[in-house]
Amino acid sequence: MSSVEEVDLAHRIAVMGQRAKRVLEDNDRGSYTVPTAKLYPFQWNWDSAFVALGWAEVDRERAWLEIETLLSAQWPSGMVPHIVFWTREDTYFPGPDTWRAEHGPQPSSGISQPPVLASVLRQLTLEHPHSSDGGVAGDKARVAAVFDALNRWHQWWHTARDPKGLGVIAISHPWESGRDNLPDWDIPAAAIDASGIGPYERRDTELVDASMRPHKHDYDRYLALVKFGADQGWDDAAIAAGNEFWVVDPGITAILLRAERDLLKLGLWLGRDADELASISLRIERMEGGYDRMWNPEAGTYTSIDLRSGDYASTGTSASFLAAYAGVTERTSALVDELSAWSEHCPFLVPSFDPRDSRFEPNRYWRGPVWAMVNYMISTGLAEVGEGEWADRIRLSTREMMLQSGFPESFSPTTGESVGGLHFAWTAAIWLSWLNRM
Ligand code: 9WN
Repeated sequence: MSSVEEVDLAHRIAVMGQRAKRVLEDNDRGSYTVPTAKLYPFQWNWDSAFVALGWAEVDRERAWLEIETLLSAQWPSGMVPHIVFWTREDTYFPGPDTWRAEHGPQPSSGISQPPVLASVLRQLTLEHPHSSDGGVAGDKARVAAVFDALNRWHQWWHTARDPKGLGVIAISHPWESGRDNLPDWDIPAAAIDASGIGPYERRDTELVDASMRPHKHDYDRYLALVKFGADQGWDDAAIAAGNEFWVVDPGITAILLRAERDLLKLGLWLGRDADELASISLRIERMEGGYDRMWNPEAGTYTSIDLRSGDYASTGTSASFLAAYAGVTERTSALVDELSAWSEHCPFLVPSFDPRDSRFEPNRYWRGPVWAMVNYMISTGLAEVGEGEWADRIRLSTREMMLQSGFPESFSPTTGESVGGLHFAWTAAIWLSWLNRM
């Protein structure tokens, strides 16, 4: 790069930083941040976790508030809901009346979402510990206050979503994975009887081109699962026993395993007692023992498992590459070969679904598009296991898409163009915390 090009790039990066900050400010609702106005007008679980990383670069106090607000909606069971309905809004469906989930201090959904929060917290406190408002000691008091909530939430995943102790975590709804319409869920959801859900009106397709969103057929099944959970009073045991959709998710499993390791580090830092630390260690050991269940030799990668039929998905997804992020290194070289093969089929990394598969759709939600926060996790893991070249390639690819298209919900892996909602909080947050440098 010539020095003129370098100056130009440095300028564009500085401008992007200002724009990213503006996206967070525009989506700020005081104590929580909406993913983007109208399309998602409430607090979403894993969005807020990544958004806290972005806020930490701008206003550390605001980052803490984001986290504490989310955890204040925790249910007595330990579950932290995937949506918290802090206000009444009519631009999103389904809202609280459909979820019928009043188990926590706030109306919420009845399912959870990928538990990235402990890893975010560890990054905030142990990697960037200096705040202007009390320094490490100030953070320590706050970490102590949220540590227990996170520990209870992690325990909930094991009890509620792995009641047989397999060491891998099931989801009860495609929305719980955070990767809603992944082709992996098509077969497990196919048998769901959606005849009892009644008429409903989607709001998402009024705001985003329908060609980028899940089909009605998918939505019918999403709503049938919400109805089943609500009819069970969101009882975890009843859902584990009777929910038609019960699928091991490599995404949740990898993210929880990483989060458990980070929780343990936070617990050590806080000086928590030996029994408490030992119970976290036991959960980690169980997951380390279970992880390889997801290895699918025919697909040559980690895949999801439909626990009702015992069938494995035929293809990998972006979550397959999260093994390194989870600290699981046995299959790294096979996964890097797989990533390399994917990269020959699309110029931008990492598509959410295998670009060689006939079900790949570059512009439809989780059937192809690239998500910045997924890239952040994959790249972080690869860097940690010595795959620095791939880690950099993914980081630069993410940055290139944002320089080209700004901060949308996701990106087309074939063109780098925006997919889904615009002015999106977690994409801006990832810029601020990960990409805001040369
Ligand atoms: C349902 C908010 C959320 C993300 C999910 C993403 C999408 C919701 C929807 O938006 O899901 O939870 O209605 O499409 O799939 O990962 O947290 O950004």
